Amino acid sequence: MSYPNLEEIELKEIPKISDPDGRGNLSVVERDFLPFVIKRVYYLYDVPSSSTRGGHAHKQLQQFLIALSGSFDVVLDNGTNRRIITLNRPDRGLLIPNGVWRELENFSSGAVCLSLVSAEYDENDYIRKYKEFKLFKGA
Ligand code: T46
Repeated sequence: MSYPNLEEIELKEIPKISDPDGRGNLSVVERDFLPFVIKRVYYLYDVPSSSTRGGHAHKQLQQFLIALSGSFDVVLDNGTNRRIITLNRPDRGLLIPNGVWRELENFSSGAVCLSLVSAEYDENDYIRKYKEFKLFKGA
């Protein structure tokens, strides 16, 4: 079994506070909720439904993805197996460890993908060629 076991990749419930007076919901990610300190936040939006984002792995970076609005699929690949997870709820996020190839596709109209990550932007942390990823994984 290649590390990480894709079945263990977590969809985490984000605490939700529903307003008792019907003013909607509020979800909060606090410091201890994630296994890493958030160093950067970015978001994807206005993604055409025919487009794919991602298509790379990170050597060290960990991240937590949330579909703040709409939906999209995350294809995860650990070098041996693939798994597709649909994100479609703003009170649930996907924790992706380092060393996992990911592709984001099937964006719905109006989808917004929020990404909370463990490191500042560093192009050297990316593996953007699948062949190199396989070598990196020793697969
Ligand atoms: C990931 C998925 C979900 C920056 O200058 N700063 C940044 O913080 C980021 C994330 C990107 N960029 C630049 C690098 C490229 O010139 O923005 C351009 C587009 O980045 P990229 O092709 O990596 O975008 P995605 O959507 O394919 O991937 C991004 C993240 O890079 C990646 O870590 O997991 O979103």
